[in-house]
Amino acid sequence: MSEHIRGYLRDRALPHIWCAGCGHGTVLGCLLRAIQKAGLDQDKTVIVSGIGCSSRATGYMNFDTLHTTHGRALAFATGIKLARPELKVIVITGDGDAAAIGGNHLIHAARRNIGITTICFNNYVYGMTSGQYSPSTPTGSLATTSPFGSIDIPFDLSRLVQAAGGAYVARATTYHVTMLTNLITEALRVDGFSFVEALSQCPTYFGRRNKRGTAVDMLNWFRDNSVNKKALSKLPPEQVEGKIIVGELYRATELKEYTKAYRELVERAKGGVRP
Ligand SMILES: Cc1ncc(C[n+]2csc(CCOP(=O)(O)OP(=O)(O)O)c2C)c(N)n1
Repeated sequence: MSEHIRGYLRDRALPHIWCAGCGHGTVLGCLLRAIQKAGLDQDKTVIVSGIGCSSRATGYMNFDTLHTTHGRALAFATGIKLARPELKVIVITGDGDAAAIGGNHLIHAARRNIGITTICFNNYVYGMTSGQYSPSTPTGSLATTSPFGSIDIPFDLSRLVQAAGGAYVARATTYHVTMLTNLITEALRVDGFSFVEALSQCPTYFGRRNKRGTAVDMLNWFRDNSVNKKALSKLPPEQVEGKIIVGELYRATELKEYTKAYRELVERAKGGVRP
């Protein structure tokens, strides 16, 4: 870790709480490198999170940070962005935080195309509360709340955000560190709602219960079960079936960012101009 990136960490808050082999530290490392690559000003960047193992990341980051309530990171972030649109606002959230209790905030932030970059640490489970199934848990998985296998059909979080109206959607795993860093860097450059789904291994609660082996086994599983979007057209369907598609999944063009539209509205209202 370069000296510069170390400066992005709050030494006094370390060591972190994550289990041995957890992927969340890898995602955090990618985010910090992306912040550096995108050249963000540390004093003009606000990081907001909800509640969960993933959401603990804000506490370790040497920025203006807000560790909020479960599922509500995007609601707080929306308030910050509307009040101070010149700030870079980043949300860190888990799959439970973003898509279960916070699901409405997610779809409406995407629908409005508000200028917030959301990094969803998707480990397929509620990690912090010891392994209940989440809206992204694969069907058939074992969890404390599905001891005979989950019958739910999971959300594809990236497709959800794209369908809801987000400007930029990308996905990578903790195996794809360079790709994940680059995708987050791109997301940070987007003027609108950008969403990066970072698949992250939870060896303690998802892996152990579902016999996925060690953290390294889970990383190798990500490697063997993902296909880069760029390679899709060259592969026969049987090699794509059931695989995780990684890479830049969607980029909108000419979508107005919400706080810009809001400022324009304020100016029109001041002039008494109605449509
Ligand atoms: C209102 C409310 N409901 C439930 C909880 C309990 N709770 C804390 S974290 C969490 C789930 C976290 O899962 P996820 O967002 O996937 O993050 P992870 O811990 O897996 O990184 C839950 C249900 C809470 N803190 N507040």
